[in-house]
Amino acid sequence: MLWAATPQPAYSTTPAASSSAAMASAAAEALSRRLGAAVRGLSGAWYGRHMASAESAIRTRLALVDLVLEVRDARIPASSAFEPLCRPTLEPDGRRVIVLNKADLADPSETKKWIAYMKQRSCSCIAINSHNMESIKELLNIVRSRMREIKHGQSNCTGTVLLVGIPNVGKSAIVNVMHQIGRIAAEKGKLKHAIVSGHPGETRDISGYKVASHPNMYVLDTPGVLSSRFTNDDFVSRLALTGAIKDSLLQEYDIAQFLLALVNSHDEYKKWENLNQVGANVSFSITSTSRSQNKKRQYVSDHTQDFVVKSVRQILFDSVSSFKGGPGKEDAFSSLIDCQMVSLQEAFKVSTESSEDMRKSVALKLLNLYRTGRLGHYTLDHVPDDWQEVAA
Ligand SMILES: Nc1nc2c(ncn2[C@@H]2O[C@H](COP(=O)(O)OP(=O)(O)OP(=O)(O)O)[C@@H](O)[C@H]2O)c(=O)[nH]1
Ligand SMILES: [Mg+2]
Repeated sequence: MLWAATPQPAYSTTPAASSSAAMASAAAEALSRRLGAAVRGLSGAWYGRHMASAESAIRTRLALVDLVLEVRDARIPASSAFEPLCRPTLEPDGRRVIVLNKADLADPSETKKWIAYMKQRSCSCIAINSHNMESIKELLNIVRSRMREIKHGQSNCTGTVLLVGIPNVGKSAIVNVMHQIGRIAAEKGKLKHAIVSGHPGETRDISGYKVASHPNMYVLDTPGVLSSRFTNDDFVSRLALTGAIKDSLLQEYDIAQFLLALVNSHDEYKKWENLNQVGANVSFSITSTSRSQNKKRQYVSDHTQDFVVKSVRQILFDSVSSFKGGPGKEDAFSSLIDCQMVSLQEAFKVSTESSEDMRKSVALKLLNLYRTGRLGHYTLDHVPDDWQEVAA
């Protein structure tokens, strides 16, 4: 079953992967286990009272709505599955569309594989970036056409769509844009606005937003819900890194170390080789000058200046590319991460009284860069190894 997908190793190492990459992988697994143990030690503190009541309200509505949009994080399509839908009794067969949001932060080739994988299992799936209006229009078109099928083409009825998912995956951001598009196209009126925030657990109640007329269509935005029990350390560490679990419940420094192990084992840093050349652009996704006006808007929730980002990338590139791996040097890899943290402190110009505050501040700044896409594109969950795409 798709949502009970077998956990894959944290990082796929290609056949040509170096021993340093293998070490990075081992380090990431060790850090992942540490984070997993830390979360289990919280005894369910991430599962607040609002989540329990939201889960029960969502369960009641699942049977009543026409369509369910399950929003997942495109970087972790398996780990971010919405747990209540994994139960066979609640599975909204044929009425579910899986939405891989934050596709702008994921590795595009991995996202393509995930979509093909899900489609092969007869599951409707689309990858979107909710900050992009065209992307949401595409989603809205799919929702409209599914609704027409479900309502057998009647135009004088009302369709309801339940938007569910783990915390911080972008549900409210999606509903805002859907509502904006729907209201503009249908009728001028006061726009409602769901609060969007980089912190998980922002939405506390279920609210309806009109997204289309003829037929009328309402989308219900819901609070994010996580499983009340975690058994898989890989899933937990990826949820922590991508921001589904409140950072303050964990040691931010541990999450940042896990991030560095990921960056060190991934090829993304190799793109930062020529940063010192004149004209090198910190924002790889923007290359043409005509799009430079959009540059500020791209990182809506990150205000780190470009020269700081450049310096962070330079530090990571220099340290990883000069690292001499080899058998028996596992400890050296942990030291590499520690050294990177110290150098990043200078890059971020962090200076506080206590070293504890300093570590936390560097960790939060680094995590913010990752979560806003300024350290590149990473997909942490991979489709199962034995899966083969069938040619169309
Ligand atoms: N890069 C990127 N960021 C996104 C995208 N969608 C949402 N975000 C950001 O993700 C964060 C969480 O968005 P929300 O819409 O509040 O998430 P939510 O699922 O409603 O969260 P809860 O209400 O806590 O369950 C915000 O900082 C958004 O700006 C996206 O497609 N790409
Ligand atoms: Mg929300």
